[in-house]
Amino acid sequence: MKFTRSTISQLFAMAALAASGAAFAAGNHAGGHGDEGETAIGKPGVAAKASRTITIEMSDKMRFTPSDLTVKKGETVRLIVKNTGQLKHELSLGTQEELMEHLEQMKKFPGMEHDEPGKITLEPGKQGEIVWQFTKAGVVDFACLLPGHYEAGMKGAIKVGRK
Ligand SMILES: [Cu+2]
Repeated sequence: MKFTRSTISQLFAMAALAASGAAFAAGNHAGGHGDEGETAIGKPGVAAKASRTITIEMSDKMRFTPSDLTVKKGETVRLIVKNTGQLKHELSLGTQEELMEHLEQMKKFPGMEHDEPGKITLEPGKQGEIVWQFTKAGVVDFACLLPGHYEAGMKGAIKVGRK
């Protein structure tokens, strides 16, 4: 094969394509620009910047209390999550689509625990917190994805207002 100037530029173009493909694959779920872990539902927040603290209780009645919250776009909120029941519970933030995908995974691997931002699993009587910045207007859903809990109604929604 004879390397002419045009074959070389073709090779460069192919290499550039391959590189951009790899970058895309490494991106976040939203396929966005990956600004410090920003996702379709926002990103982990800095506690010092939290404008509010909201306590959410998780009970064996398979309910979150409160289950409907409203925040402002851009707001960082400290969510104190309390498990007031006798069973293990969790709170996972996500888009409806992400939560449903995760629910399927949890059915296959029931022992699965989360150590990811935006998710917390708590033993009975324990409490923990999630500091989250809601960067996009819309709805951020949350759910307990332990087997049977979501199905029993253990879910909620956070409305993110434009301002
Ligand atoms: Cu639960």
